[in-house]
Amino acid sequence: MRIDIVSIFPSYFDGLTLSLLGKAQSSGILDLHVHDLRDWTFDRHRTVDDTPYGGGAGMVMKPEPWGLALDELSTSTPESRPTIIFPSPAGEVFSQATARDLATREHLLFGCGRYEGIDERVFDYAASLGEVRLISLGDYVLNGGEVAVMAMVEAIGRLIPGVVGNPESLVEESHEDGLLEYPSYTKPAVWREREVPPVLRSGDHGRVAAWRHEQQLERTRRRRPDLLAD
Ligand code: JCZ
Repeated sequence: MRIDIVSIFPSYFDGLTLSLLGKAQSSGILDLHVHDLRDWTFDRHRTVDDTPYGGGAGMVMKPEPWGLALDELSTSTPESRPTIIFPSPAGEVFSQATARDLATREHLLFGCGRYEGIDERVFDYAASLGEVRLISLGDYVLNGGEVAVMAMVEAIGRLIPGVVGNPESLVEESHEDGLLEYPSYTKPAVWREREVPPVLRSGDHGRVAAWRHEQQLERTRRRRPDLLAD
């Protein structure tokens, strides 16, 4: 999978080259490119923003640098159109199902807005180059798209075959079966007067599996009843 990220703060993404996703990149499974939007500006101050038509607070990202960035990065793989993702608090809410869908794509292009957002015409133009998705990380407001893209790339990247070593560790996660994860314990068996549930030390794999499923249901009912309603 190829992933392009366009941002005015490209160094935000230095962390993506570490650990799990870093290995995927050095092994060639993931081809990640981070770009500075200002590379597609040509004035002395490398301007990416301007005042909003109609008035109002703050600044809006100018369309021209975005148009040039999208043109250049969407022709990098001529055989397949990119899926173009703009983080937005007004987008569809990101979920494990979204991550699974996006992990099947050949080319993802993320555009990180800042200020009051990007000139609306950019989204319409981007739709002429690929499938456009406006995606929200959740119902809260960030200062820009960068943190949302970090979270999405990590959630998507670990689903690409070969990125997470043991595929079983993927299916046992919270949300993969629509339930929260069961509690985990390791040694020592007693720690600060707190004992590991004896069933986990019984050696009875059937009882362990049943107990874990019961814990998943109980936790989900208590903490996230909205997941059981689905
Ligand atoms: C650009 N402000 C892009 C996304 N879920 C979520 N919350 N906030 C955002 C977001 C905020 C932004 C921009 C300027 C995304």
